[in-house]
Formats: sequence, C-alpha cells, structure tokens
Amino acid sequence: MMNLLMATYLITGIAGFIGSSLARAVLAQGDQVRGIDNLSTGKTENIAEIMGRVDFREADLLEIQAVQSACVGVDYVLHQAAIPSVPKSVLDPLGSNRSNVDATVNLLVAARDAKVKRVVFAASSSAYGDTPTLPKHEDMPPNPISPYAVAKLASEYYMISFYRCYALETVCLRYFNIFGPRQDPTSPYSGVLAKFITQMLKGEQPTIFGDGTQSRDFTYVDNAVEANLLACRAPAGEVAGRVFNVATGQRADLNETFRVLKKLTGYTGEVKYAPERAGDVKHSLADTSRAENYLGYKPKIDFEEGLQRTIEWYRSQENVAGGRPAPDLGVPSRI
Ligand code: UD2
Repeated sequence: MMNLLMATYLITGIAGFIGSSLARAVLAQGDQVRGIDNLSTGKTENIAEIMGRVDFREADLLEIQAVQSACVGVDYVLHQAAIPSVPKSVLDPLGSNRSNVDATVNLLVAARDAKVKRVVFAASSSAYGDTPTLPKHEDMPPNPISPYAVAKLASEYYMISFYRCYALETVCLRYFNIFGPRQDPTSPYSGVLAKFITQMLKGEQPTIFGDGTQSRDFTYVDNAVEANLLACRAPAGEVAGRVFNVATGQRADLNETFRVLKKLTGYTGEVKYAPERAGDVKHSLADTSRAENYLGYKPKIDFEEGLQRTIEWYRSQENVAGGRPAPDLGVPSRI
C-alpha cells in the first residue's frame, strides 16, 4: 500500500552518475523516484539494480509533452540532466545551449504548471570563471568563460526568475567538480579524475592539459547528494531563489593529484603534458559557509577518502567501468 507521507522526486539525468546516486539516496529515505533521461551521456547500467523501483522514462527534456507528463504529481525535481563539459561546449555552443538552457526552461515551465513544490538545480562552479579571489563566495560577481559556464549561469538566472515571477521554489547548487563511482571515464570530455583513475589502473599514461598547477575543489558525489536532500527540506524563506556552493572548501592542483593517485593506484609511470584547454579555469575553491548556515550542509567525505572509494569502485568493475579510458583527442586547446 502506498504511504501517503511519501514524496515523489523527479530526477532529470537519472542515468548519469550524479542522478543515479541521487536516485539511490531518495529510495533509501523511503520516497518515490521518477526519472527522465535521453541516454545521451547517461547509461541504463547506472540504474540497472534499481530499475524495478523507479518510474524510468527515456525522453529528452526538449520534448515538452514528455516533460509535462513527467512533472505530474511530483513534489521535488532534482535537475541534473546536462551536457556537462567545458571543452564540448567550446566545440558545440549551440548543442550546449539546447541541452543546458532550453531544456531547463522547458522543465521549469512544466514544473510550474504541475505545481511542483521545489526544483533543485545542478549549477556549476564554472560560473565564477577566472576571478582572482579565492575562495569563491556566492556574492561574488560571476565571470563565466566557456559557453558551458554561460549556459549553467543562464539556467541559474531562469531558476531565480521562476521563483520571483511565479513563486516556484527553486534552489541552485553550484557543484564544484563532483567525482565518484559511476562517473563515465570513456569520453574525451570525461571528468579528469574518472579519466586519470581508469587510465592509471590500466597502466596507461594520463595527460595533464597545461602545466598542472591548475587547482580544483574536487568534491565526492555523496556530498552533493546530501546537499540536494537538504535543499529539499530547508525552509523556503531561507533557500528559495538562492544559490549555494557545494564543495569541500579544500583544493588540490593536478600535479599533486597525480602524485596522490600514483600512490593509491600503484601506477608507476609518469604523466604527459599537453597544451592548456580553451575555456579552462585556473583555480577553483569554494567558501561553503552559506550552504553550512542555510542548508545545514557539511562535507562528510574529504578528497582522499573520496578518491579511495572511487578507486575501489572502478577496481570492482570488470574491465574498468566496462570500457576503455578516454582518449586525449579532440579537445580544443588555446594554442
Ligand atoms: C567544470 C566545472 C565543474 C563542473 C564540470 C562539468 C570549473 C572550475 N569546474 O569542470 O564544477 O561543472 O565543469 O563537467 O569550471 N584535465 C586534464 N587532463 C584530462 C582531463 C582534464 O589535465 O585528461 C584538466 C582540465 O584541463 C581542467 C581540469 O583537469 O584543468 C579539470 O577538468 P574537468 O574536465 O574534470 O573539469 P572542469 O574543471 O572543466
């Protein structure tokens, strides 16, 4: 029998690595999950073991009718669907805009019309761009560099606008380089840690774009999952129409990250260097105090613990996550 206290969550991008982690967490707290994914970068393997417990719909957020029907009866939307890549957006800004902005506006209209309680959005630290001040605080003026960063920031503004104009409660979580199990390592646009870990486990040489002094506030996926659940529960007066950093408040540069990974994976080779990527941000580090104060967020898993868990997961996968690690080809560079 259905529990009337159960909430229904719609997770966009449910077959992606963050979406599929969220789905598991929402089911674990006893709520219902509906998911939508066009499987452009997501994979049904990521949700295979929970497929029987979720209402999965293979559809694109650009199909307005599918989105409208997906929003019916939903309490919370966790909007993760995106083409999440700086270099891909540099190659294809129109595609980035369609998947990251047009799709978001479609979803917002459908969520508003279906009277969804709250929409939590996967925003991006890329919005800060190359402003010199560290750590990044939400009140700093954004300065996006890549089309991807612009698209994520535009979607944030849409979120805020839908709160102001239609009282649809929206919360933007600016993710700082999320990594962890199920992140796809097989595309040239994959996140650096997914690529490096799978390459190094196979004894293949990873490539650093630039001199390796660029730094990131790498954030283990469980921290982002926790932030989403907290963002649904927090009082509207404190969080609706607002932006929150989701990160650890620590950063590591790529050279030191490579050294830590060498130790953890047992890789004995060296790294190679290639030209810096166009659209790349040099340093990224978050001030997480707003999320701590208003969401009750605390990063529970630090960088090294997150790396250990992630390496363990890739090791547990036959054939290292079912595919070859990403080649280092086809990414635009600055030179
Ligand atoms: C951006 C956002 C992040 C998230 C992500 C979505 C920033 C600071 N972060 O991540 O929050 O939205 O986009 O994808 O804007 N690199 C190598 N070798 C490789 C792959 C990458 O050296 O094989 C470098 C890359 O040039 C960059 C760093 O590693 O300096 C991180 O790259 P990434 O693609 O993992 O993530 P990033 O920072 O573009």
